[in-house]
Amino acid sequence: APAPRAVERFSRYSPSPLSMKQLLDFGSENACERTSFAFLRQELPVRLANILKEIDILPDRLVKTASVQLVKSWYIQSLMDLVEFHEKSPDDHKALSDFVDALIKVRNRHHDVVPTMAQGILEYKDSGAADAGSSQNLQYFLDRFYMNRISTRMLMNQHILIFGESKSGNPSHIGSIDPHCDVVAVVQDAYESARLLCDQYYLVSPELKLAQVNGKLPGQPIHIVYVPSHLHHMLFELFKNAMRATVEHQESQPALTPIDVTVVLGNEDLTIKISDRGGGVPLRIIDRLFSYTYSTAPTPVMDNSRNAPLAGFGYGLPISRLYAKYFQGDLNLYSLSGYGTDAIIYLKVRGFRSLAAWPGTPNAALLGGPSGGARPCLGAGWGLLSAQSERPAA
Ligand code: W6P
Repeated sequence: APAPRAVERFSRYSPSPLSMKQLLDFGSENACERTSFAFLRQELPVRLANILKEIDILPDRLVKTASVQLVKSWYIQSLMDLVEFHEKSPDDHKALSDFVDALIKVRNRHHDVVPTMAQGILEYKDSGAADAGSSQNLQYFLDRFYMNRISTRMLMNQHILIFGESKSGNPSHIGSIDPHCDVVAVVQDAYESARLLCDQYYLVSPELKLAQVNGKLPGQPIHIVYVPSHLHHMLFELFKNAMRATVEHQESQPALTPIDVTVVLGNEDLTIKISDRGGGVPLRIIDRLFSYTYSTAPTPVMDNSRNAPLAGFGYGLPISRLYAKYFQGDLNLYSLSGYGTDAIIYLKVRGFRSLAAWPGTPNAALLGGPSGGARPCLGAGWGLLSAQSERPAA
């Protein structure tokens, strides 16, 4: 069959991490759709094929679930759709516009990857197979799998937004990147979104108390180069959790304490601290909040209604942390059990490189071709997966 052949062919290459600057260059004056097309028709299949190879070394019982089979079929179909463009010339206008359509189709096809994969993990766990060791391996795999998804979607979105027919995006943005992202505005927006949900659930919500410190230019507004939708995603998740903790912990209080947010711009980092007085979380529990396997325990049956849970300790926190890490930042929780929790988002202010797909190789060569070295030992199996944190540089 041609599908496995394409997987073999493209998994020989290592994904090429792109820096923020490179992402911005694709949208600059002299940017050219043909260059982006030629890059993506190679790079996207490479990323899809690489993650397919990782899926194949998951435990048999997990790979054989209907959900994981479905996810696999999406990745294979998309790989095939994109490989077709290797026969076309970058000077063929029809090919360029077909490519945009193909990207949109791929993006839509993969829309439900996260809940579908989560369903597969649940089925696997219910089959009584997930001990502590395999849970660690699953955590490692899912971090890489979802990081791969974040990065491929970022690349597809950039091409669609910059070169697509309805260049409908914000004209001051480069694709989804805002070169002057107003961090405080995104904080307020995410707060309002979470507050709406909180009011729906509890009929009350804590106020927002916001402080900002521009440590570089005191008194000046804070702007960074960033993807506002990513920042919104992280903040929305943290606000929901902070609000739930506050409301549930302070049930018997006459008034709720506010959520206290501090935004600080330093030379290297933009730091956002979100403090609640929701009673805190014991240190012993903190890791579980980021666990894909632990948190999926009592799942509130996949709910296709509009009633999203306020804060489900589902995949929200681990995936938010991946968004932070994608551009070399981080997301941490510091809790004072018995009092409250500080959630801190760290973002790099300048010169940052996206992780693209492979958190294990922050310094991989940019825009590499075929990986000179062999791929990591895929036959090694599940047990050795966690040792495979470094990939050969391109
Ligand atoms: C809590 C638990 C939590 C998770 C994430 C962010 C804030 C908070 N507060 O009590």
